Amino acid sequence: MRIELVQGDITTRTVDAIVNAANSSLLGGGGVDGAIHRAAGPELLAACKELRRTELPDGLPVGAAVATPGFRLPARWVIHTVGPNRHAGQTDPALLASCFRESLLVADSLGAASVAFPAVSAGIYGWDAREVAETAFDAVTAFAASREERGEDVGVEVVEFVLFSTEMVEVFRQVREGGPAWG
Ligand code: AR6
Repeated sequence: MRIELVQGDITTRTVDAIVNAANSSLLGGGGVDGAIHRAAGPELLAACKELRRTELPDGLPVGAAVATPGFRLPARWVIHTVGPNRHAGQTDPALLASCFRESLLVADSLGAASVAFPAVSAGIYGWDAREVAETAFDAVTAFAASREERGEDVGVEVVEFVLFSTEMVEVFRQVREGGPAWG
């Protein structure tokens, strides 16, 4: 599995699936969630409402993931995940790692070969950028290693971390290189 860092707007990525940093309601919000809903069109909200009506009446739990079509996005699917909200006392990195792992499991089940992630929980949910970057790399590399151990060589081949700001790209780059992040 290859991991790439990209600076820009995740809604423009031509990948099989983009991951949305949603909230448990799945009914939209600000940040990357708002941008994805705007770019995908109103069909996305309708699909999310249908999920709430059927398999997720209580909403999507923190650390879980679920897919919808991408509608007007270049990406074929949106995988919605709910990061932990530091402002609500959700400080366990295992919950954040779960977002990345569960999203990759969903991507694999869809047959997606390329997946783009935003910096889940690093915005409105208040997590430190470096902690998000470390957790993201650890979770994705652990997922790839466990799949290799099982001898599975199909599924997600490319993971992009699509970061909105150059500062965030720099933090992810430094974490990847194992060096200090000053930003
Ligand atoms: N492309 C890539 N990254 C983006 C984009 C974009 N178009 N827009 C923002 N970011 P956030 P969270 C970055 O707040 O912290 C919503 O209201 C942003 O700069 O979107 O998980 C949901 O409904 C930051 O680095 O997600 C939830 O209620 C990163 O994406 C809540 O916010 C994540 O910031 C989730 O908060």
